[in-house]
Amino acid sequence: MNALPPSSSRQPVGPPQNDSDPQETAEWRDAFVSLLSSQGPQRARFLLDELARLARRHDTGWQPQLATPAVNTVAVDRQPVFPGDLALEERLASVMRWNALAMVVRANQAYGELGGHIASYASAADLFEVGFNHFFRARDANSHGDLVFFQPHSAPGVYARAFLEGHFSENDLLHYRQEITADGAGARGLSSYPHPWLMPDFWQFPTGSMGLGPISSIYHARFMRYLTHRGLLDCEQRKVWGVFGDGEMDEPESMSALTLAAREGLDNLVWVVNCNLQRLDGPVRGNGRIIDELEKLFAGAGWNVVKLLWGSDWDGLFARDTEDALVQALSNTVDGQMQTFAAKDGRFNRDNFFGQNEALARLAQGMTDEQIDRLKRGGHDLVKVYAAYEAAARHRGQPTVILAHTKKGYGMGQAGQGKMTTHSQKKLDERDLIEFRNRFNLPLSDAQATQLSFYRPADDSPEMRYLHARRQALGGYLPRRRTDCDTLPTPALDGYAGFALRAGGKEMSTTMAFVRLLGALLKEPVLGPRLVPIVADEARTFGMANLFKQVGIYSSVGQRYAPEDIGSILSYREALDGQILEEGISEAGAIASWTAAATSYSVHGLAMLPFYIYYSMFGFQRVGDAIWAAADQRARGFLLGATAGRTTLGGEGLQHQDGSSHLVAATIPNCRAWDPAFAGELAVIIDHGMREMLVEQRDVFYYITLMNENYAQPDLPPGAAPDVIRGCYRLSRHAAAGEGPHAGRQLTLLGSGAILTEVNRAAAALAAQGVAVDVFSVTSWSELARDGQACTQATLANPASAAMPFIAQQLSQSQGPIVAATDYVRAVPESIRAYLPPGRGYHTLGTDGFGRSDTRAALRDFFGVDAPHIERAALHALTLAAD
Ligand SMILES: Cc1ncc(C[n+]2csc(CCOP(=O)(O)OP(=O)(O)O)c2C)c(N)n1
Repeated sequence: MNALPPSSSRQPVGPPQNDSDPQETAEWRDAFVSLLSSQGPQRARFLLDELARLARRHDTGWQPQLATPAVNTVAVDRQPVFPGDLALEERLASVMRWNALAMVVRANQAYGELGGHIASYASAADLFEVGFNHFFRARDANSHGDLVFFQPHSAPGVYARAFLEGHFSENDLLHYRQEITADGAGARGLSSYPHPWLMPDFWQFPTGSMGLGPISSIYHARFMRYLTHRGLLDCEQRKVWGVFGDGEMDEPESMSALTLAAREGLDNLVWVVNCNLQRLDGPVRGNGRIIDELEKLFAGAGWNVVKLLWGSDWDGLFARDTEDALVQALSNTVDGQMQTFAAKDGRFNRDNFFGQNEALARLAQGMTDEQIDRLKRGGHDLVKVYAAYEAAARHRGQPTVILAHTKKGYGMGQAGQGKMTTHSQKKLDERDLIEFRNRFNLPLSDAQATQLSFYRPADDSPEMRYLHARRQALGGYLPRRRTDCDTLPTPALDGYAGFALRAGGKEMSTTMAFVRLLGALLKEPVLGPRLVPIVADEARTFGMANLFKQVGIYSSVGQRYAPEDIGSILSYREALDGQILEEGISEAGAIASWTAAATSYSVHGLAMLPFYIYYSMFGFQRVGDAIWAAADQRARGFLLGATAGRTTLGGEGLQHQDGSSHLVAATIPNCRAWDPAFAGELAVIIDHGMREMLVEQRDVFYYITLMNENYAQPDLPPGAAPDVIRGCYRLSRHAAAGEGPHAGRQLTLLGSGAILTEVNRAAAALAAQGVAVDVFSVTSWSELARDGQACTQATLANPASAAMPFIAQQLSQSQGPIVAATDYVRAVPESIRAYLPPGRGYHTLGTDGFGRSDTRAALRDFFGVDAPHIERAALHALTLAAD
């Protein structure tokens, strides 16, 4: 029986197939081998380059293969000596595996709905353990430590380690995925995946959404370079490690910044891609070979690729394989088949893998079925894993990816190893548990194994002493999330924002006002250097080109060319200490960059304040999940949604016009979202945000929409600032001055952003018809709604409290029906309906639907948010109120 289907791999490895002159080939080969042994690899490389040059000049159409044969990159003779105690580390890894498994199975025995994963960590345990024992540096007095991004669904393994280290109790482990129940049980709930929001002293980086960990790790590594090059913090000795899944590499975010990492020469970055060849549903590339594919991709992008494919027990096989039969067979086995080999026993592998040809069968002759079964893949051999990590850590000039070949569900035997369904396997029967115990030599009785007892060796055992000693040598324990950082002084608002607070009717857009505020803040001696302006190829759109010269664009190599506009005052200036992060057309990259800066206070103990300004439509809608992750990571910074508003952007049309970002922003608990109409409001909001983030050190970030419409900017009314921050203030009162069907009546208008100008026009028109109108500027619908919700909850908790929502308090200064208009979907102003004073009537106007291109006037007429529509809605409201 031969279960191998015809190979779909196109990689020629081993002896060439179509050799028209083997004699000649042999002469060339011999010549090369003799050159290599007499002159060494450097000379060999030189000659190969020469030949390649020649081949290209003569247009032979030859391209070098990007994929290399299926062998370990670190050859046996270049392998470093394993510096640890192998036996102790293996025992510790087994204990981690056991406790992680026990945690998940017990949680699901108790409550079947909780979920969790065993198979992923089972495949990744050794990859984690070598990192913990030898590489991952914690923050200590001398260094801020490494950054480690953990594969999210391998979190049980990280908890298992923290349990051994003494940071979690058994009771905590019993509350895996039960964060609410834990509170009442005197335990600490352990979150499903790494969530700094939920475990703020433990997890640093949220990775639960596939793809976001990888891209985030790249931008964190680049941000460390930025801090170093700008002379703010020396990060030179620190590294960023990320352990990710091979399936996860399919996410666009995983791939999108590979060339950036290479271009920037981020040798402080090491990715370990756990190539267990499976994802959730089945094989990552059943009919292909994910490791070859990733090798080509990463090498092509400019990364250093380290393949970690086979364990030490394969070394002898390769050494004896003089005909390259093994390399050939391994290189021709597609992943679906490789998975089947993982799921089957030694006998099956002897028959079906080594049984493919004579040469292979000879190699397996001296081995028992048991030995064949135990042949380890590289990612399960601590010695080989160490060798790969060491090579990666040592490599200079490029980021490194380690492609670690493993088995999904390693050691789970019949219950899970290599099984199609293993990803979601959360139950093991008694036989499986005993087998697992035996497989990893765990010192557990049958009863302890079948009852899934957690196991912690005695404090004075060699294992525990070793565990602690290794971590002490590496600066302490991790993951650990710290928050101690300096407090930054925020300058007096009047000093830099006078032009906005007392605008005196001057025409400008809020975008222009923002750029002016930012320019002034950048000049502040202490705060200025800590600001991080970020753009995604739109600085000119927002009128920020002057900042190029003022603070420069960060470039890790300075500027190696004379810019075309060198003589201009707006000249394009790149510099090693440049302050602006120009991320190009990658909103995913820019938001990852923003997150790195916005969490610097915690990751590096150095508060930085990023301002990322972008087309508002390409924010929450485009990279909303990344913003959600930044919120989880407790980001502090400003997001500026510019050219905002569905009708204010005008000509740009359907894809660009944003009418919904405030709706999404409102769903993020630590995001405070603002839609200011005027420069003075904007200044107050930025000032307040800076104080919240930098002085009070609160974990909030601000989203502010900015518009590109120029209009008259009034002075901020005296005393309005606190109300601006609470979400709404009375802007004006239009006394009745004319006749009309509703003369003598009263009305209240609410507006925000650029539509407030339409509201004001409508108010004047209504006043001319004898209606007295109060106009309120709403600076934040979501803040008003949150306050209302908080009041409701307070009242429910204590009916006597009778807390009155702020919006109701504000509107009690006015009378009559209320009409609200914004440049966003109606659901935005609708969010405050429940908190309005009773009996007034509430009518909302908004921009629901797809945008389209036209003038502002035409668009506002089309969507019904211009002054005439507001006026009509108001008259209708008055009519209804009169009935
Ligand atoms: C954006 C996103 N989509 C889907 C998931 C659900 N999910 C969690 S793990 C997983 C499979 C992961 O496979 P792989 O990356 O190969 O890792 P492995 O578990 O095999 O080590 C999926 C689909 C997710 N967490 N995030």
